[in-house]
Amino acid sequence: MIRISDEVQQALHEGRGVVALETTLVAHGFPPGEGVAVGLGSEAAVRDGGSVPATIGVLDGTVIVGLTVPELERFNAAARKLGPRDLAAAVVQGAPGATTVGGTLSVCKAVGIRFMATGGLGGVHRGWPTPPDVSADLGVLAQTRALVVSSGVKSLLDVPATAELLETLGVPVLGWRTDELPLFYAARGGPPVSARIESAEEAAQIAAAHWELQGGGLVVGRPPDESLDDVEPLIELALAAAAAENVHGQGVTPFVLDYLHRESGGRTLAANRDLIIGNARLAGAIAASS
Ligand code: PSU
Ligand code: MN
Repeated sequence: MIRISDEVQQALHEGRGVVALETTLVAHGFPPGEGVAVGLGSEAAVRDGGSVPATIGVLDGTVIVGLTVPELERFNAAARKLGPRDLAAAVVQGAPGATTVGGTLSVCKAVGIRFMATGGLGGVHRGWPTPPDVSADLGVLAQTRALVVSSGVKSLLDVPATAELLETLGVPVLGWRTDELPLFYAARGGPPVSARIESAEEAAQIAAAHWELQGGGLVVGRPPDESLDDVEPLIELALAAAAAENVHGQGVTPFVLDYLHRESGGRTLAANRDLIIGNARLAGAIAASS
């Protein structure tokens, strides 16, 4: 049911750094065609950092850990979005499926990968409990020995509420050379992190200690290199437009991203791409020093 590429298998066997990458952002996070370039750029960045990338998704009834380029190119808007609850059905039904952070971490747990990189984690939606929507990313993260590098959580979420829930779940939130959890596009203004770190070695040491103490997942929040400080009003407009057009559930994130990309003249798209690739590089360096 699970196929691990030879390169990833060998790296795991030799105890080298391996960094998992998700496919939801490839299939659903960028305009058609651009997601694959971001996926390949992330893989190159993990290698830059000194580790082996393992991009994960479901094709032809198999969970693949370490997709080839032609396989990665099959991830487009037609792929199902696979959270942890959706993996088994996609496998049995032979449907192409792009894994979210939670779906990817479930596979990491099954195969023993301890590091992952992404753009933003899922979390608590604004206005909770209407909608009563909290991402499955958080529950899986709490139960999985893995360190995830992200630029915080998705920008359209309630970031302080998500940070509180991460605390409730016992998930350390480490700030990469910052005291605040980044707000995805913006570097500053987020809730406080549980500890600030200055180096990849420090992140790897804290993760190792957390796991020895029987802890599960950790987040490293890396701020974008170029902070966009004027996106929040656009996010509010995008969410209002989504509500007005009756967009709900899984449709909200692609709708909001598309709205932001259009209304910012492409600045949010470039920022999103750059931060994902920067996070992959850092995750590569942390995994390599573990
Ligand atoms: N951040 C983005 N675009 C995305 C996601 C995050 O900028 O597409 C995806 C990630 O795969 C994340 C998922 O795990 O959204 C969370 O979705 P949900 O809230 O439905 O659990
Ligand atoms: Mn959700």
